[in-house]
Amino acid sequence: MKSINKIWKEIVYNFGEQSLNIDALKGIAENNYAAIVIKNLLTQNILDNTLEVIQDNLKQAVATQYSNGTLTTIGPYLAKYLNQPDKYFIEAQANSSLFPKDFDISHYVREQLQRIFKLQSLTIAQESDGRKYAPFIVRIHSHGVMNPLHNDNIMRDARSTNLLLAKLKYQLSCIICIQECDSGGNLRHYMKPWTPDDEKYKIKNGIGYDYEVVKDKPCFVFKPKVGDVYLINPTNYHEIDEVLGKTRVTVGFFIGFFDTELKHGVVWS
Ligand SMILES: O=C(O)CCC(=O)C(=O)O
Repeated sequence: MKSINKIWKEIVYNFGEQSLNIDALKGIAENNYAAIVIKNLLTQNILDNTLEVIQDNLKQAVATQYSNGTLTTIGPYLAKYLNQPDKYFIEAQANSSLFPKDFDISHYVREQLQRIFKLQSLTIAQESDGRKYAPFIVRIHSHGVMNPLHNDNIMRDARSTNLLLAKLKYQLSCIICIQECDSGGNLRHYMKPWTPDDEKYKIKNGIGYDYEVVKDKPCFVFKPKVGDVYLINPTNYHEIDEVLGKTRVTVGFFIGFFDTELKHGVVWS
């Protein structure tokens, strides 16, 4: 059963208007808030140009088959490559120049997030030997596609590797909505961080977790609109409802902090 409890709320920030609670980032990292939704950060021109670049580069997209449809992505996803980090870093380099040098939406949003949250730095994560992580991933959910209940936790997933990101204290996720779908496509974000004991709920021979793991937990349901930039704590369970009609297109990256003050951030996908 999907929970529809409404007690866990987001912070909505209208870019350029009111000031933002200085503890907002910590608030989502520690589950006091479900999300931060930033409105009016992107112009129509930025959104149109970004969508055009994505459409022009669809031949680079990789399709992953699920029982209920296909999720298409442009750019690597670290958790998928933990056994072959060299391959990840090669793909990360190849994808980092998807957007033209004169306007890269991931770079622009990073700069704005640094200002909005008064971060001392927000840079693309880099290993000490110079290998750079991928700065973003494009997720393309077409009609009929959903993402099952899952969580993203690089501190757990990279623990047995030498990768720097295994040492993070916090992981957040930033999602930029480039094109919204007609209906469905809601993000369902549950106030329930992963714990080792949850592995008994992992779906055997499939992907994701059984709903029992989030039973009775507050759930924040959010339908992204074009131009929304939103941040969540992805170490909580979350899923995306089946997309209906127009394709849901987002650009996303994770943001990690090694410091408990959340002042020096790194991004990767
Ligand atoms: O597209 C979304 O709303 C969420 C994507 C996601 O699964 C994540 O950011 O971890």
